Amino acid sequence: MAQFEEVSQKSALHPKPAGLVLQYGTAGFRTNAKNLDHVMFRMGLLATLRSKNTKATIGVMVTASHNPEEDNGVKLIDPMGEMVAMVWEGYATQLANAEQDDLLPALKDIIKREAINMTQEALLCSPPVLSDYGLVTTPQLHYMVCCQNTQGQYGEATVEGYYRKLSQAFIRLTKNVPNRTDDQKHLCVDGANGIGALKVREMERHLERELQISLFNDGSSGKLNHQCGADFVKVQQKAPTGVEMTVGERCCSFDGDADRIVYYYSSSAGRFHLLDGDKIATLISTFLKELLTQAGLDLKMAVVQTAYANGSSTQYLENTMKVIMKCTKTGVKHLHHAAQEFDIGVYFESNGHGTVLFSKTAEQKIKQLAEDSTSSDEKKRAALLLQNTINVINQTVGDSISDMLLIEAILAIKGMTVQQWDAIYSDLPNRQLKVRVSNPRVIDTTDAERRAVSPAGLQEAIDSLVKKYRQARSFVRPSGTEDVVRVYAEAETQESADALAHEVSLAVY
Ligand code: NG1
Ligand code: ZN
Repeated sequence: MAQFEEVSQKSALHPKPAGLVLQYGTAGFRTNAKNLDHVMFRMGLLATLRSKNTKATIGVMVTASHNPEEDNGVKLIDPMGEMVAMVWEGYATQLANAEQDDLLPALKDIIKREAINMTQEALLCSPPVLSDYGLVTTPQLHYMVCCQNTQGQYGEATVEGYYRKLSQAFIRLTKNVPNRTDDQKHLCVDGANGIGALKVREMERHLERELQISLFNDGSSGKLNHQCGADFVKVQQKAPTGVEMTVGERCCSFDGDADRIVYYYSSSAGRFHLLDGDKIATLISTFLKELLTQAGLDLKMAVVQTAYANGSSTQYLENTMKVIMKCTKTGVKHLHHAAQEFDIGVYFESNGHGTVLFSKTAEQKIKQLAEDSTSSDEKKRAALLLQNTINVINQTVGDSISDMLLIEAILAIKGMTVQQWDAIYSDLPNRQLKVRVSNPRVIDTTDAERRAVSPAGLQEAIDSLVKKYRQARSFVRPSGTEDVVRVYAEAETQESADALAHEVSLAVY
């Protein structure tokens, strides 16, 4: 067929570097930008097939998220705005690694396996190539793909539509909160010199001064993700450069493509306090639980975390808040799927990537109650708050801007300071390390990555090291985005957590 010949000719213009083998990992392909030309071309082909296969619009996001500036990445977004189905990740790896002569057979193999009708029209949206949305954040693209495929039911499939939906909900949540001071309406944002900086400014114009932002690392001078952004703040457990923090002031950091957020402040003693994804999940689930009680709604809510969740957060949510807790493997697609099992699923990775999912039943029950003229004022108020909460949330994926608005609204409604939020529970001191070994994938894990099953003897070694410390826990796993083994340790004191992480990393060699 002529279309295959054309693909072959065009593909020759985007040659694969000899010997290069890449894998569609936790977040698509991600590596130095100079090695990605052939991958970008081939992901265009794969997105076209996926669109024909699903008869829906598919998203193609070009970003390296929190990686350094010289990197780039690409991932596909499925029709409901979620990460592409697992089997298609395999096809992506197959296509990316095919030598020029094997590309057409690889394409034909996918077409055959998925029984794709090649006469079916394909629809794609992607910044900045196909249906061109220009520069947008990762979650804005997820949102627009979902809107497009639900005929606008989820919202209008434009960036303006996104701003309008989220800002209206935020204003409804906060406008009638009494006695909000200027301090409470003010927030410092570290844009990581990424796209989120531009977009949060655009969002701010829709917020009618209900939120006033001091924006730092806005991309005008600094380098993307360099010494700043959510990943830097979380892993280094310190403030980003370029942010002028005053004592006690609420600050937050986005990552480079604005799908993660962490909060922090510094105390008068000069101590840095981090409020990560676990603290965010706690704040949000506590708020939702209170509203469900007030509304008298019997909906099943769960919080989904990964092994990286601080032990104190799991303990607090499970034992004090009596919330259903789930632990999944690292990577948002795992958390997202687990959260879909409940009426309300709050999911967050410790690094600040997360959102809340509401089932259709939950949304309907909340809507019914909000419109029910016979219900009490208290119930109605709670139902309206829940409705606006649903609308401020981007349910397709973790979203720095949407999560920021939700957190700001909750703090306003509960009249809570960042210090009070921080005091809900105290984090166990922890340490994350990276270990470079010749093949990280010799480590195989089980129990949501909390235990190593191979190589033989590793888990026993970790167990005996953990026994030496109080309130200690440690695990190792191969990273899905870097060629390293990640080591995590937590314990009663920072010294113990550091020592344990160090000892476990020696056991990995
Ligand atoms: P890996 O490299 O597999 O640990 C990292 C993050 C994940 C997720 C992905 C995708 C940690 C410990 N790991 O995965 O949570 O966000 O990147 O960006 O933060
Ligand atoms: Zn990101």
